Amino acid sequence: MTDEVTIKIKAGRGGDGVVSFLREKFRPNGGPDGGDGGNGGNIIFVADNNVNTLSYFDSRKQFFAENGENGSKKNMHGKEGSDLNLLVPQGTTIFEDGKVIVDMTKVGQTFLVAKGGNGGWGNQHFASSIKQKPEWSKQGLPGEEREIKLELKLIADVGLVGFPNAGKSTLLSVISNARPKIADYPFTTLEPNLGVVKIHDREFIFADIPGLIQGASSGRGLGDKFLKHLERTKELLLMVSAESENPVEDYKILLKELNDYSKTLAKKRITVAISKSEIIDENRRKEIIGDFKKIKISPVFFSAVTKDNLAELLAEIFELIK
Ligand SMILES: Nc1nc2c(ncn2[C@@H]2O[C@H](COP(=O)(O)OP(=O)(O)OP(=O)(O)O)[C@@H](O)[C@H]2O)c(=O)[nH]1
Ligand SMILES: [Mg+2]
Repeated sequence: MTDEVTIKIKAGRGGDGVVSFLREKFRPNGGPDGGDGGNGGNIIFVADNNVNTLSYFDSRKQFFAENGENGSKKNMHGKEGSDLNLLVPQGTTIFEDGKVIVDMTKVGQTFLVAKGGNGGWGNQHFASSIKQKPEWSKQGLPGEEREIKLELKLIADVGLVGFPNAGKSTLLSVISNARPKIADYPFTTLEPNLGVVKIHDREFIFADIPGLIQGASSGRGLGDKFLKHLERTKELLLMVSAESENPVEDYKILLKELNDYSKTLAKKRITVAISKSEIIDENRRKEIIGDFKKIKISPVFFSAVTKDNLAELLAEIFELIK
């Protein structure tokens, strides 16, 4: 997953204006008729919800909009260069020299990042009473050129946090339209998945990120590069598998990773849930509840496989979001 990429962009150059004089059979001394150059194409960013990554930019790194065409005789205007629309995912921030130039937070949002150069004037514009046959025209101006950095932080309502194999992707697949890859080995998810969950006629976006392990915030496992996607979520669903020997300990490790990565993450509202609840018996469940009670947390037990308690889990999350 590409979450940061530096690219060069260059808007189109304006076409040149031309020097030309009207030449018709019976008017050998016609006036100036050199047309203007067309404007160069602009480069425009568009936040598009069919795009989820910045990988398109990774393979190319340089982007140009079309140049304007030169003018021609008979006052013909050169064709304008077409704009280049660059589609970026919602949540892309664009930087230049370390400063934010725009934050593409809304789907459909557009931003003109490099303006095409104006076309030059043809000699028709330079005629005056003293100078009836101007022999000059203007060249088109160069398009704006910039080197910019794109950075993506997904925007979601709820971020799923848990160790590898906790069942994050499985949960996303049963509550949302997303169809992430699921498997019984760690680090199945290598790129964040987004899913839309409908609750009470409203839509919420859930982000399933790769599993965290102890030390993730300092680079272990898949490291911390996915943690930044959680920065823009409204809240977190922290999941611990019922298979765990010590769910409270797991919870603490996950919380510490969030904390070590960023204080803003740890300050978010967190729903704690125990996944795969169908595999433990009543006694074990009571034990786990007792352990969490000591740290004043009452986790929601759910199973994505039997769909046990999913409605309650969503109700809990929804309550927080409201
Ligand atoms: N018994 C049981 N197994 C489950 C449940 N949910 C998920 N699993 C299984 O747990 C394994 C891991 O599930 P994933 O959804 O891929 O886990 P993940 O947290 O996304 O894992 P990573 O992407 O590696 O971080 C798979 O074999 C799932 O079938 C559940 O509710 N009950
Ligand atoms: Mg997964």
